[in-house]
Amino acid sequence: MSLVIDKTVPQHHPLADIAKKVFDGERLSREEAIRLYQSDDLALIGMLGEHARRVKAGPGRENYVYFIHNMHLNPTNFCVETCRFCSYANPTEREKAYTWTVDRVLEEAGKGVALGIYEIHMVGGLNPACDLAYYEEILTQVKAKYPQVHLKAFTAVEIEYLANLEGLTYGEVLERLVKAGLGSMPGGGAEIFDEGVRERMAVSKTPAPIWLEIHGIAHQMGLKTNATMLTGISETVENKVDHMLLLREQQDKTGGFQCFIPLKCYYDGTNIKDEVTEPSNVDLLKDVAISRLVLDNFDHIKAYWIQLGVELAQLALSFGADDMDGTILEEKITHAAGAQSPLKLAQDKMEQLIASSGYQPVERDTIYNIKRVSELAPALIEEPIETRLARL
Ligand code: V47
Ligand code: SF4
Repeated sequence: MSLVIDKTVPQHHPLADIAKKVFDGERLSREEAIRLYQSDDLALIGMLGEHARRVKAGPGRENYVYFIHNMHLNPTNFCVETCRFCSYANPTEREKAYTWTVDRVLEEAGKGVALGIYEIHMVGGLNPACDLAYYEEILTQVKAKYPQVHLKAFTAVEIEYLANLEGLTYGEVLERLVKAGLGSMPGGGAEIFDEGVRERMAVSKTPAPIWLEIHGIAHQMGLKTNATMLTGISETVENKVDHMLLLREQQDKTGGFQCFIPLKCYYDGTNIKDEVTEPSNVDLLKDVAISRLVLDNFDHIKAYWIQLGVELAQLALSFGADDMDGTILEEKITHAAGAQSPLKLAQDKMEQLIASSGYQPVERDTIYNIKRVSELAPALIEEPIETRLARL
């Protein structure tokens, strides 16, 4: 690859026109995003992602990498759906499925609060025993007991399910949940929007238009939400780009997405491994960098260390990611499918991981208000990437 990617990008490089657009702050097209995926110039793609991250972060924050002290809570793993990639709500082991009482949820939340968490990320299976009243009770009680905790809960899939279960509109369900204490929505359940992939993976829940509509309604109500994309489930590069473009279009309309999280499928407990191509580390880094470039209207890209593993997540920070998610006391969905990442990252370890990757650790709340800029500062690199490279 060419090392010189200053603003006069060498004309002979096959990605020269795309690099120029990135440096000029122009929006990338579908064809350009696909060409980035097809290129094997990983270093250049990473540098472009890093450049876009710095520009998006703004002056004085170019080196910031965010994290939060949080926990995951999953009140039930019983699910009426049977998505083939899901080991968390395994249909062959339904008799072992659990459903927590409201008291049990409170007890688990209390364990996290005692350790200082201030965000609960709560999602679960689609369980007819867990109706809207059950979730309203959980939100109300957790908020009454721990008012300092932000409740980021319910994927669009759960909102759709609750609306159908109760005979309410998506907006009515969201309003009731917000009234009970819901603070924002996570980005799960998007999988890959392409219908062919969904059919192969037996995903019958929440097709793209409904997933996007629910997030749009949430945005109009003032809720911040996130968005995910699950890879390694037989998708093509085109499917991934189209998925991102639908998110970009929705964000142009309603503007409430905070963060994009590329996810990677784990296969233990599923029967799909022989039908899919497992994403390589190169693929995963491209997902980070290319999502940073395509999703020019998203502020944050998350390196979800639970799935990437700690080391690849650190590397992803140099490819355009600016968020390491949280310290996460316990995670069930990916670990049920074989993830080996440690089950919690103490706060000081998280800060060291970020600083030793060359970035400034910044503790945030759920909606990206800064709580604390860590005193652990890396050897700060203030120069933009193109200036550094032009000197080589
Ligand atoms: O929606 C299901 C995925 C998602 C598997 O919003 C699997 O901040 C891997 O959405 N292997 C849940 N993944 C996780 C999620 C998330 C995570 C972190 C932060 C945020 C956020 C959201 O996990 C599901 C599904 O796409 N999933 N099965 C599996 N076998
Ligand atoms: Fe149910 Fe979600 Fe698992 Fe699909 S991915 S089976 S909707 S818990």
